[in-house]
Amino acid sequence: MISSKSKMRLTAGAGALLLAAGGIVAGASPAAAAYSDCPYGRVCVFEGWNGTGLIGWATQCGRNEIVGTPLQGKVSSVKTHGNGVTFYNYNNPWFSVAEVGPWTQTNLSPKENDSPDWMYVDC
Ligand SMILES: [Ca+2]
Repeated sequence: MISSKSKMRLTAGAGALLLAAGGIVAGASPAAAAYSDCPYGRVCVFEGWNGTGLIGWATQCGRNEIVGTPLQGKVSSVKTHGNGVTFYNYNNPWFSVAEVGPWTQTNLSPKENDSPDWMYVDC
C-alpha cells in the first residue's frame, strides 16, 4: 500500500509538472487507473500492464518528457486516441524504443518495458 507521505509527494510532483512548459501530467494513485481513465483525445501512459498503476498523459503535441515525473522508468502500457506516439530513451536518441499508432491500447513489449524517457505525439 502507498503511504500517505508518498501520496503527498506524488501530488506535489504533479503540481510542479503543471507549471512546466511541456511534459506529462500524472494522476490517479497506484492500482487505481484503467485504460478508461485516459481523457478523450490524449496519449496516456501507465505504470503497469493493461493500463494499471499510475497514469500520465501528454499535455501537448510533439515532445513530452517522462523523465522527472512519477512515471520515469516505469511506463509499461499505453493508450492513444486520435494521435500516434513514439517513445525514446536518452541512451539512444536516434532510434525510437517503441511506436504506438492512433486508437490503440497496448502493453509495451518486455524489451520496451520501463524504457521510455520521453515521447513524441504526432499531431
Ligand atoms: Ca512499469
